[in-house]
Amino acid sequence: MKRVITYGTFDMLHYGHINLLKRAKEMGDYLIVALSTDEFNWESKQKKTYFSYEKRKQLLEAIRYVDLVIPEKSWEQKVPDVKLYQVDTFVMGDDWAGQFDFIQEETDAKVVYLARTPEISTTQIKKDLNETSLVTNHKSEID
Ligand code: C2G
Repeated sequence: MKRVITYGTFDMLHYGHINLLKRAKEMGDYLIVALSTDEFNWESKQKKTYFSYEKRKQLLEAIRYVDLVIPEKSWEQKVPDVKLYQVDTFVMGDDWAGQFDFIQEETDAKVVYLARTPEISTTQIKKDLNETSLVTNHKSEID
């Protein structure tokens, strides 16, 4: 069985995330997603997620490509994770290109960076929603 692992926050799940998970699963038979905990997001990525870890985990577990969701609690857990779960391929979007090459040196896993889906991001969604609400509020004021 070929095992694949990937890491991320996956907040406000969108088709960019799904594209990544689909292609990651196509690289093996079993896909593990290490999902950033709320504490890790805040303390290590200064990210405040819209959905809690439990909600983000529930969403990921409903995706046909995902076989297991584990918590990502620290930057240092990747090599131990890859060894513990006997991972063959470590996958990340190419916004991380080069950042995790050390995993190839320290484990038997191959590291693959996949092209991001360019036009969508959680940050963009929040920005667009905020702008729409501003226009709507302004419009309702002048109507
Ligand atoms: N992604 C993508 N296309 C997008 C948005 C995201 O392919 N339009 C990919 C990212 O490259 C990443 C995964 O989806 O591989 C999850 O993205 P995020 O939730 O933003 O993850 P990130 O905050 O980059 O956390 O230790 C690694 C970190 O936990 C990664």
